[in-house]
Amino acid sequence: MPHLQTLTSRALEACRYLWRFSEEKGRTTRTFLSAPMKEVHQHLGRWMKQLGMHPRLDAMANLRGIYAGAKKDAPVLYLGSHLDTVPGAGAYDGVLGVVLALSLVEALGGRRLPFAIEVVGFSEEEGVRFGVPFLGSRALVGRAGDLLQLRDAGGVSVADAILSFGLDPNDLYLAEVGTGVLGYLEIHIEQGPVLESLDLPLGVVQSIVGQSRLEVRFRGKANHAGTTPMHLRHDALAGAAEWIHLVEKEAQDEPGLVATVGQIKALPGAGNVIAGEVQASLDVRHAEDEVRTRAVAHLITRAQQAAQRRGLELAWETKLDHPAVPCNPELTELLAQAVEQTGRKVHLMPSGAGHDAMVMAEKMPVAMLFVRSPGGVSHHPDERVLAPDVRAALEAGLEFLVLLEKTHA
Ligand code: HGY
Ligand code: MN
Ligand code: MN
Repeated sequence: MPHLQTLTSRALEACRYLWRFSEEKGRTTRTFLSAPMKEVHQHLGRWMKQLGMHPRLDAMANLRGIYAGAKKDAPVLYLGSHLDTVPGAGAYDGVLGVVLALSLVEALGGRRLPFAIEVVGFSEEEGVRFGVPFLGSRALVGRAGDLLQLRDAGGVSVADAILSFGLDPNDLYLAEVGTGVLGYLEIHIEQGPVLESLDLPLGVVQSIVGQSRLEVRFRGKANHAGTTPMHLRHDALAGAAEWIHLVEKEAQDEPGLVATVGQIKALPGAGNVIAGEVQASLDVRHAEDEVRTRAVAHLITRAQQAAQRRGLELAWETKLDHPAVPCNPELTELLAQAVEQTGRKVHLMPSGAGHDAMVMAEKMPVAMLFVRSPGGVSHHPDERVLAPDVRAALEAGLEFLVLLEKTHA
């Protein structure tokens, strides 16, 4: 059985090695079923093979491998995270969780537990290609069917993307988790500043905030930038800009609320043409669903008012309305004990980021372990982790398996 320090260095090497697989030059972007995902599957698949885990892709292209339990019909503990990235991503968001899951299996050194471990590398969690997140984990909880007709910017449907990847959407039912499931543990970078501010390597997640994702469209009148007097304009971009300022203000005034317009497309998109149409994303999150949904409704009203003042049309589409998800108390308590057993302070905290755990929670108990994000940076090439913190996560993960083994002996 390799020493934990060796496993830690190999885990960090693996994350940095996989970071290069991108569909864009000069930065890491790996969206749902893009070509570089095949190389990620090959690399992690080889590792799974070495661990005797028989790697396979399910019909949503989640990479899956099972480390058998001591008995044939042993219940299953799922470990994993996602393998896709945002545009211009760092090396650890998602991938670290899959790599550490395999490292934990390797650390067992062939020892069998009273439960099987299924490691999952989810194919899509960020929602970049189709505007809707969690495509991978939704396949495991049986909620992928209604995603198949979603189309990306090029008009390709999820079903077509699956077929071109060499998989069959009719097999999606086979991706679903069965009965006899113990739960799901996801190890993930915190992606925020809390653990660093407390100088702690690890955090135990109590709940994952709810999130709303919308596409908002302002429609005005494209016209000549030089000949159209200001009072005769119906400028969709000026209208959207006025609204975006209000989005920021709303979130600043509401404790615990975050609201972001991260993506904007102005059409026709020329410097000497007044924008006739603007498509903007809206991402709103809060620990309490009632606050979040009220804020979304208020921001849509503000958009309608801005549009009306400028003679613009407004349309919007809700892409995601996901309630806050509490982590399972028992599994989280076990995880907290595991962290304590390693001699480290237990810090219970919410997650401001969304994770596959919030979807897996529909079918099983979930727990999440956070690893400190130096500088609180994520969704950025400067995303980092510290080797001692990764080692701490492996120690806590192993303790978690030992405690779970004792409760199922
Ligand atoms: O956007 C998120 O919360 C996560 O990184 N997918
Ligand atoms: Mn992310
Ligand atoms: Mn993530």
